[in-house]
Amino acid sequence: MIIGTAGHIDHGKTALVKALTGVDADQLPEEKRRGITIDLGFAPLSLDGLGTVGVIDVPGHEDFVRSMVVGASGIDLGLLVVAADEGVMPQTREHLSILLLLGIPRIVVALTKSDLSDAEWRSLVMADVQTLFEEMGADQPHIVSCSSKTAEGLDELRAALSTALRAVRARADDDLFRLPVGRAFTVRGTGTVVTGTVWSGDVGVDEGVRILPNGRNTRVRRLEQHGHSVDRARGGNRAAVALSGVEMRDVSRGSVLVRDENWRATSLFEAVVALDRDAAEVVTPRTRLRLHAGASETGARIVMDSGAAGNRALARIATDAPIALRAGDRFVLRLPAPLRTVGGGIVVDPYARRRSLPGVSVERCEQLASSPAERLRFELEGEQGRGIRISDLPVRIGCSPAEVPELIETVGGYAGKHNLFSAGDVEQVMASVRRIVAEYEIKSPLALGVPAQTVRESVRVPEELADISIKEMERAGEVETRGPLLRRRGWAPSPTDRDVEASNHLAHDICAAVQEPPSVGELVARYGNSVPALLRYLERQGRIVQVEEDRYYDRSAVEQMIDRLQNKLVPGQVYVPAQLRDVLGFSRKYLIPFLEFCDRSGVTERRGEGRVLRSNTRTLLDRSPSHS
Ligand SMILES: Nc1nc2c(ncn2[C@@H]2O[C@H](COP(=O)(O)OP(=O)(O)OP(=O)(O)O)[C@@H](O)[C@H]2O)c(=O)[nH]1
Ligand SMILES: [Mg+2]
Repeated sequence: MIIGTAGHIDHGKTALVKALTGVDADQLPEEKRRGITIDLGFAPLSLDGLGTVGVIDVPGHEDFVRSMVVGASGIDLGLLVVAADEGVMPQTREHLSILLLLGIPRIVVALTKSDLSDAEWRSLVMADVQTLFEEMGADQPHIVSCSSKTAEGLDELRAALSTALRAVRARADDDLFRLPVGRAFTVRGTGTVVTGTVWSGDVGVDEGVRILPNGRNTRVRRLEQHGHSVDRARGGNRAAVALSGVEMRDVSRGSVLVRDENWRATSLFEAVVALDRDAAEVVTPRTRLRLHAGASETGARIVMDSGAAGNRALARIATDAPIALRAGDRFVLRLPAPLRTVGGGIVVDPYARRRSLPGVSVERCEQLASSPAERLRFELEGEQGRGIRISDLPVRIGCSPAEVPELIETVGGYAGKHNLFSAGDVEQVMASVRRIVAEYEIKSPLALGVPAQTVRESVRVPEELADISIKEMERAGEVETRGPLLRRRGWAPSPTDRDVEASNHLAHDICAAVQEPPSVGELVARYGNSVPALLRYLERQGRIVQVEEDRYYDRSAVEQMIDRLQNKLVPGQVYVPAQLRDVLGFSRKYLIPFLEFCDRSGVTERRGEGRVLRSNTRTLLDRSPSHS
């Protein structure tokens, strides 16, 4: 677990860390010379019953707030240091607001330099601190009066830190690994080393990791925690990671180490944002803000849901540079000139697409900020039938991989092989399928069903969604598939009296022409556009046989000709077309298509220039005529 300091310049953060741990976190020569903290410092602190926890010491100077945000990201407890002789100052305020924006679960206040003030003065400062917390809408903190110089109150402070940390929820072990890089440096003989807090999951020596945003793959060569070599680094701990074959410039501050392949860097995301009242009035979509998330900092522009200006509102944020974000992540927004913290937010969808922002109530904003299930619902709505990649969910809605199935069930989503769709999407497609099938029944009352492929194409949605919807309808007993056809359950072709009469005419014409039946085109010219459907109907009844694309024969005529072949031809002997014409008595125009039909049906077989009779006498015609 990790504690991070916070507080105004010179209020005694570094001195307090030293008094608690024995470590002087100000290591840089410039820090020593100027007597201020410039960059983050680190020290291990052993606490009774908790073991060693990490302490991050941050600078208080207003120019280094960006470093403070990096230090405060991912900590479990904020130690807000207020000098008793000075009381609440600008960076006391700003740092507290940053801790709150980052959602740091616990805050303890050290009212330090108690040796420089009397009890009366201290109680006034204490009241100011309480008012500050109240103004910012934060729970009242445990305030411990102490002095780094006299060590007064340090035991009480240690106890307060232990109590607060014990109440912090442990991080899930089975979550995705992520380590925002706070620092990168080169160690002779080891190569590039990065340090930071493991935000979630764990990583082991020799495992492959990826650096975002640049996407470089590398390997963990060595791991250290609190200066000791370890095999694995776990969530909620600081770690130093030696990386294989990586230059320092590949892993600058703000990079993130991840392991799961579904992390992507993003530069457009949706979030619930709260801005200070005065900032909300000046921020427009053209305003350039600084966005701090984890260890990264980038320029950003923000479009807020106009319906809720000033309040918590849904916003779309475009960053100047790609960063690695996960739903549920907190971030801080600062306005330049003069640089100041003006708000922050919680990521709702790191992989947003360009769209106009939906209007979202303040209550829904709260839900989106806190609940992965709500985020999933919201994103499924936003995708409008395109679906969400299931493998993206842990990053995209902010849950551990193990929680995915339950969340899908909670929102009533439909999972295909790769994508998840909302119940609304499926219902919409089901309604379309219903309409297409019904229209087809009216248009083609003689058909056995609609070709399922036609249905899939007509609904104009991803194939996965079409399949899910059709399967759902089958399960509900609404439709059934027969071979390539889809139809309403229980549907039977229902020829009208006119259809029956017309089909009898057709059957008669085809039968009468024996070996030279009219083409479909000729029949259409004779009887109209309903002919193709009627021919298919007659074929299903077994009265006619489609010999060519454009020509049907009377079934018994075909059978007679096949009989003739089987009786007259000597098995094994090759017959050229001219010989077969003599056997069948066809004219040339009809002969070749008929022979090809015989080949397809397995009666004959091509052999060079001619054909032989196949011994296997089962033919297409032996099959049941209708595939209903
Ligand atoms: N008398 C007294 N002096 C203190 C105490 N704590 C810190 N100081 C002094 O206050 C000055 C500032 O202390 P630091 O610990 O460097 O303050 P800081 O908050 O780390 O400052 P930045 O990191 O620059 O923001 C130093 O001269 C310390 O010796 C204390 O409890 N009592
Ligand atoms: Mg300091």
